[in-house]
Parts: sequence; C-alpha cells; structure tokens
Amino acid sequence: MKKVGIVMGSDSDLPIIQKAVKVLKDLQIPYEVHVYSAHRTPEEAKAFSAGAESSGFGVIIAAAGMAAHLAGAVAANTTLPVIGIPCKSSNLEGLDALLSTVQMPSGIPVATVAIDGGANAAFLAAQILALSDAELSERLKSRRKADAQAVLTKDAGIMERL
Ligand code: RP5
Repeated sequence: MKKVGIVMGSDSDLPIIQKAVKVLKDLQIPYEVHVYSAHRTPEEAKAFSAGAESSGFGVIIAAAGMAAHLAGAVAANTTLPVIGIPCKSSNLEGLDALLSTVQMPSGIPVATVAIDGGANAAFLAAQILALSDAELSERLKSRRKADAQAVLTKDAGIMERL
C-alpha cells in the first residue's frame, strides 16, 4: 500500500497531527511524519514534495497555522493529492490559516479540511488510497458502520443521562 506523507509547519502543530495518526493507525495505513516549514525550511519542504511520488507516497497531508502556505507549497511541487489542515495557532482562531490554505489558484488544488481537522484529513487520505485498495475500502466501510453504531448507542442511553 502507498504511504501517507504528513508534514507540519512546526512541532507546535503536533496535537492536530496526532489526531490524524490515530486514524491512520486504526485503518492500518503506513505513514511518515516530518516537520517542514514553507517559510523556515522551504528547500526541505520542496525536496520532500518533489520526491514524494517516487518515494512511495500516495497522498500528502500538510498542516500549518497562521500564514499557512505549507500545503500550497507542497502542492506546487507534486501532482499527488494534497490535503491541507489549517491549524488554530494564533489569536485569529485559525481563520487566517483556513483562508491561506483553501484559496489556491486554479491548477494547484489543496483539499482543505476544517480548522484543526486532523481526523478528517486522515479519513480523506484513506478514501483516496482506498480507490485502488479493496481491503482498505472494506476497513473504511466497517469503520463507518462502527461509528454509526456508536451514535445509536448514545441515542439509546441519552434519556438516562437527563
Ligand atoms: C506555522 O506557524 C506553524 O505551522 C505553526 O502552526 C505556527 C506557529 O509555529 P511556531 O512558532 O510554534 O513554531 O508556521
């Protein structure tokens, strides 16, 4: 199976990445995590992105806050699908990162999830890889069923909590 590459702009973004990693582990998807900054280490971010396809990655998740250009910078250097996570790391509550991540020019898309949406970034990466992996597709369907059942269990018990 192809790997998911995860890059974050700073290790202060780690709590968001941990949410993504948990989902990838649950779904038995191989991954690799790096700290590369579009601004502080642009050459390393570029080298990783440009070599990602030949290194066995199938999709890249890029998380950054504030003037969050990392996902776009990664997308500029690969045709692999790139999923951007805008992180809430300033007193603008992540709106700065959301707009910086989502407003990409035509031809260089970044599939942007919610502010701090680490889990959904991993689920979306899994769905992309599942297009060419029937076993992963089955694991995703099982996960959906389990998540639905968890809601129904909460429904059954909600009156007792009131
Ligand atoms: C961004 O600036 C990072 O992605 C992080 O969200 C934010 C703050 O970084 P640090 O100053 O904590 O390293 O580039």
